[in-house]
Amino acid sequence: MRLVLVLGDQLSPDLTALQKTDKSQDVVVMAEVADEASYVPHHPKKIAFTFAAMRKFAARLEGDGWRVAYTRLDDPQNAGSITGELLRRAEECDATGVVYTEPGEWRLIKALGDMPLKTHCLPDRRFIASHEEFDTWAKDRKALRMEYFYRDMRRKTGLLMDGDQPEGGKWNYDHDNRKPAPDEVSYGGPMRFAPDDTVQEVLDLVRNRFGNNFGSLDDFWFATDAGQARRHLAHWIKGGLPHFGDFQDAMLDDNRFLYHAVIGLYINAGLLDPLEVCHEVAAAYRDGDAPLNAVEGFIRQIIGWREYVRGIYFHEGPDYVTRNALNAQRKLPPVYWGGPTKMRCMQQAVAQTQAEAYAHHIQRLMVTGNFALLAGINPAEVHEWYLAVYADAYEWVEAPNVIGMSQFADGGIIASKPYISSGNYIHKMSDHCGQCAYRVQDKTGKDACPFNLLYWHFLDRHRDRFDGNPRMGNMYRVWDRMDEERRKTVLKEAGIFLDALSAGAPV
Ligand code: FAD
Ligand code: DLZ
Ligand code: SF4
Repeated sequence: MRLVLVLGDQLSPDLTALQKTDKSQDVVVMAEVADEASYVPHHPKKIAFTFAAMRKFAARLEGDGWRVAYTRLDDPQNAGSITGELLRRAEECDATGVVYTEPGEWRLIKALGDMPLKTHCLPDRRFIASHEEFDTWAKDRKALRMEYFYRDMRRKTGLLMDGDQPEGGKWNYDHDNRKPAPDEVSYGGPMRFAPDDTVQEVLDLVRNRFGNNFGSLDDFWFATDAGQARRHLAHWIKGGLPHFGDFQDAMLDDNRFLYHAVIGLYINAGLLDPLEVCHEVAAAYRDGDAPLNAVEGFIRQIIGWREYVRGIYFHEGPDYVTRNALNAQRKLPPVYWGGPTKMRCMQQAVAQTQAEAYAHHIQRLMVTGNFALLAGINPAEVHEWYLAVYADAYEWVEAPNVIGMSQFADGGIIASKPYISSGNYIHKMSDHCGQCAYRVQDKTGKDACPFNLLYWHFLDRHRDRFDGNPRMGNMYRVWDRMDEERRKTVLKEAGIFLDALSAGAPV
């Protein structure tokens, strides 16, 4: 008999390793282990979600006739790591080897490959593009832009295709998806599930073991099995999807979810299948229940961005997470861990992250990400923070978004220019600024919005690298046209702000 490893983000019945083995002979191994729960200080809600979903999935497999060797975190025999548990179970069951589906992190791929056991690693077929397909697409291209990859995925899946042409005549409706924050939100947010006995037991365990990690365990409402996740999906398609496109980039001080799907955690853990989700969303368009800009925008995130960032992670290799093209060396300041700040947008994004283990894309990119990039924070530290605090964070998807898209630390593989903005963008897309101690209109002076100061400081200190970038020419022209005294004041005040940030002052 063989052992069949199922990791905490592989909770899908059609997982390759489960398809290619035999439930009448082989034994599934699942393990809650200290190594996985602490390689970064995960948000307690992320750990609780993972353990609860693992326990329910194990019960489902047993119901389907599998023998499951499940190890709980507090099991006295727990070896503390995935490989340790496999070795222990191999001896216990006299197994001839281990079959597993490729993990989403180089760290585990190496650890499993190095085990003194006969191993068989299978590809993860829950994705649309295989590694080979992505590498073939990437070969000989000067730039690996998502848009062209996305079109290939549309052709491959047939999603929103009218023959060989895109539905509606255009591939991308992003232009229609940038409306500022609405006055009222008609969707009440994600479906919430009261903790059942399994979840409650896990919450007690996690509170006991990880209660000091950044993040609150209060009011846990995530779905923890496929049935619940599907109910949430149907709820969102009805109430959230129709406006998803319009307000995709908006932020509201007192609404954490707006029209976002909040399904990244379910898809990434295996509770929902990405392609099935897209087909349901496309059906809503065909039935006239959601407009094309919303449906195309959503499908692009899944078969475009999600597949593309995975392709980049595996294409670029294990050293990707250590890249630091802009040589940013400042330490991650306390504000990211809930330390006091006068910046309303940062305070809100971090507070909601602490409460929910969730922030939506624009909060991640244009608030916490933008600030880290402008302030020159070390990308490895930024990467670890994102990997720790979001319930949907696994390295294959988090690292390209952080190291590449958000911090430009890969030197421009993912982003053709850095995602930076002054306070103006946040002001346009949100209602944070009206409640901020800083003044977004002020470009200099004691109340000036820090984003305004840091924006120019960033452009000025990285002039050598970005001056020739045709997409950034306008920014440098505006800077150069500014009065010299004003430029000096901006740089001086930005420098004072950065020194205060480094000193740990509540900025
Ligand atoms: P929605 O806005 O409703 O989008 C729907 C789905 O599209 C998401 O659930 C996700 O599966 C997919 N998607 C959208 N954008 C992306 C993207 N850029 N890359 C991959 N998939 C995408 N996503 C993660 O799944 N895990 C992460 O750890 C993660 N870290 C991020 C870090 C930064 C700095 C940034 C800028 C983005 C990150 N993203 C990450 C992408 C995106 O922000 C989240 O997928 C999204 O916010 C999850 O919330 P949602 O389900 O409500 O998404
Ligand atoms: C995220 C996570 C956590 C917190 N705990 C476990 C665990 O105890 N056992 C497990 O099998 N998986 C866990 N995971 C998910 C893994 O970290 C994930 O499989 C790898 O990071 C690869 O994506
Ligand atoms: Fe953020 Fe600046 Fe607006 Fe304050 S004024 S909320 S710091 S963008």
